[in-house]
Amino acid sequence: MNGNYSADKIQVLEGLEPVRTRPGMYIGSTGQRGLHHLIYEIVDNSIDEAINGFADQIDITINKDLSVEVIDNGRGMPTDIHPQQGISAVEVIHTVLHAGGKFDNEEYKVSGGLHGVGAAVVNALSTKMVVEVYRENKVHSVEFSRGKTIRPLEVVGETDKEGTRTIFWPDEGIFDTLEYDHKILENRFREMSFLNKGIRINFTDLYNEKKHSFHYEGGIAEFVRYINKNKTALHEKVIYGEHLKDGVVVELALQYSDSYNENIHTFANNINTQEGGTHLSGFRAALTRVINEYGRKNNYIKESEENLQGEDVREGLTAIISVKVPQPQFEGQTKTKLGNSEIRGIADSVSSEILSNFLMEEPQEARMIMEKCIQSSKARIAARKARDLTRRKGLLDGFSLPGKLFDCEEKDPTLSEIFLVEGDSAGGTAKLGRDRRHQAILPLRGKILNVEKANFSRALSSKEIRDMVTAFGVGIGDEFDLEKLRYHKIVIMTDADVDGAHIRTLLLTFFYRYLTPLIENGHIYLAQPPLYSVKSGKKMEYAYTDDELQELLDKMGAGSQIQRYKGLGEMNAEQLWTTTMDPENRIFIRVKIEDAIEADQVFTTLMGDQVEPRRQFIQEHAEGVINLDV
Ligand code: 0RA
Repeated sequence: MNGNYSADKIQVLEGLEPVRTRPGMYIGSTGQRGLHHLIYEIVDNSIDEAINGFADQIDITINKDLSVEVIDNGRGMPTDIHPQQGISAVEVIHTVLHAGGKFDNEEYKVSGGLHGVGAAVVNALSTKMVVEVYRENKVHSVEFSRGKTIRPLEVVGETDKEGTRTIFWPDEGIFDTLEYDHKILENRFREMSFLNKGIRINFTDLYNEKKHSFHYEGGIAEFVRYINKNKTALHEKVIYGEHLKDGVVVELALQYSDSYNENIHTFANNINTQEGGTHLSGFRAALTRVINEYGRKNNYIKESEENLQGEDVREGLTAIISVKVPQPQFEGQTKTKLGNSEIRGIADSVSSEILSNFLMEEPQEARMIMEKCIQSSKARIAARKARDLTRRKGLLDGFSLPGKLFDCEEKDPTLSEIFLVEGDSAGGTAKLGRDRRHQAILPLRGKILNVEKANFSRALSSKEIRDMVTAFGVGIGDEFDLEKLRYHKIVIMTDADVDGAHIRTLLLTFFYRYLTPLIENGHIYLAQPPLYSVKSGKKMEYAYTDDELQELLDKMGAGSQIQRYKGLGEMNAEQLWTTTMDPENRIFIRVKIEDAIEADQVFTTLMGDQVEPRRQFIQEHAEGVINLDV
């Protein structure tokens, strides 16, 4: 450690108590996310060792007792006695905040990890943590508990391996839950393997009895293929390149499909920069410029024609841009926006080179791409005309609300709710059952358009879609404005049958593809109507699941009457109010996007044009409903 001796000392004196008193400050939350964070902290350290070329395999195991084990085949953490602290370096790493290699160690040129709080935080929040270092033919072992060393580093055996093994037991007194979400971890480890090509990550979950092995020599080029696997690609080869420029590694992969969505994912030091940043803007600028230049030079765009716009060259695009920056600056609300201004130019010039080389070398593939972009630009111009027309007729501006909307009296959006109901008859019941002071009803007629198979212009030509946009007040496309939202709760209330599930999926597809911020800001809800009523004498109770029905039957005894509700229409207005709409009793599910890549895949698979993946998906998810936490 260079730096200030006394400052180091103060940290030692402070110990890790602050981490235990305010865990949220260090790992974001004490919920499941925070719990996952502990694993990421340990895995990130092994990834760093791999990025720097010293390890190529990481084994992650969740044990049956919910402890977590991470093994890498790197050099092994340093075991020598730290000159200022008088204890082994492994112990410093685990008992002093910010004492990881990341801060002042020249050996770590680039490192991952959002907070970089490191192993000490994991120690502080674990009832037990054992670290074994395999170095110089010896097994060194040390044990910690709740931030304190229980057994100092000692040699406990011999070995011919090299590497580090960490096992920890998260503190049940700190976390709300000790259960991991297998899917979230699986996706993260897959993503890490894509982002760090050549590394093998073995993930064994003994608690959920699942196992994966990830290893991609092709890196993010394979990531793009993975994302596009259920889409119809427009060209076979993935455009790919990796360059080191001014100390920054820029890696880019992209491929166009026949879909209408833009699917760009950006990473800085392995962190998913969901809010984008300078690497994204550099790439976007290069993409628009290079395609226009190529299009002009090769006569795809005539002299008399306008340049293609950014959105034209991004329709149907799947792209990954991953940068590794020595001193990343993370900004934005969730600290997932790359701020370094120098990266804009670097990403622009590297992207530009990769793209123009590809177009030059692959004229056939370039033709497919140019035709797609020109097609999108024509559709955009047509859509603008259509929208101008609808706007002139006052159909989208919220001044003339849809005729079939039963609005509420409340004008404060934060207190207002809108229920989207399928069909006029359920709409009528809901209208009678609602609390008209703050609940609006919008009955939707017929099937909603599947926007997965339609471009923007077609989407706007659908009356149901226009009615929703008008009622919500937010506008659509580049005119979208969340501030204008008229209801902070938008509630999908469909029948508990197959048709209802289909309509719900169509609506979610529309919201996800066109009104994403409504989901991101937690405005979309699913109402949960009951599946059964059980009547015994004058008493009537409701069950929302088959298990609840059994409980009710056990409680109320035989001889009670069961009614199974197939649709909302089978309930009268009062029943619908009590069971599904009354804020005192109802159950709402709030829709959230857990993982953008997974969500895109679910919608592509369920609503896109390929039949076989859909059949497979439905078969795999047959017993459960579709996972709504997409
Ligand atoms: C600093 C120096 C050296 C190894 C490491 C850090 C190291 C850290 C971690 C964390 C997880 N796995 C790791 N593997 C290695 C090398 C010290 C030396 O060889 O002298």
